[in-house]
Amino acid sequence: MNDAALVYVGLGSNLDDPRRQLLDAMDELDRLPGTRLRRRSSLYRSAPMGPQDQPDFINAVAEIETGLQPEPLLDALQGIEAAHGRVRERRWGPRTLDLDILIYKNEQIRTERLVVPHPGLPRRAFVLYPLAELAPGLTVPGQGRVSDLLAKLDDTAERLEEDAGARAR
Ligand code: ROI
Repeated sequence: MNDAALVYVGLGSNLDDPRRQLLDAMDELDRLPGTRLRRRSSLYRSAPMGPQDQPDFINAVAEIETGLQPEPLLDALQGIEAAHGRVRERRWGPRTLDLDILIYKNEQIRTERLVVPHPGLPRRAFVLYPLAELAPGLTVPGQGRVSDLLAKLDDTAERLEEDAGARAR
């Protein structure tokens, strides 16, 4: 995989055994064509952003190396989501599995289907905490260093903690 792209994928779930959803999805990322899971963050628990009448989320970030171009990778991620029973219901509602391309190499992409780096990245503790665990010194194209983005999060933003039950597999 000489010309493989280094990509960070955000994972989130708050339904149907979220930890299992995330750990299985990481294995499935590793099995995508021309793709290898290099590292995965710990699992983090957080209150839902958006409507509060839903369970807490478990979030994580995977670092992968892939020969897939951005849109074929998006198709592949949506295939994994669908296989996990993901149905798109209400906006910002609960979900069994959400997979987002956070960062694709040093590229800035803006198509009808895809905006990369992910626009929510600089403001979302549930993305920045696991990303900073893997790559604090990484520069998010157009945004700055991950560690600086994390430091800039609103003081009132909750400090996420590693999900204590997460290691029991
Ligand atoms: N809230 C948290 N904490 N984590 C998520 O992954 C997440 N994903 C979403 C919404 C419903 C917006 N809220 C979230 O899609």
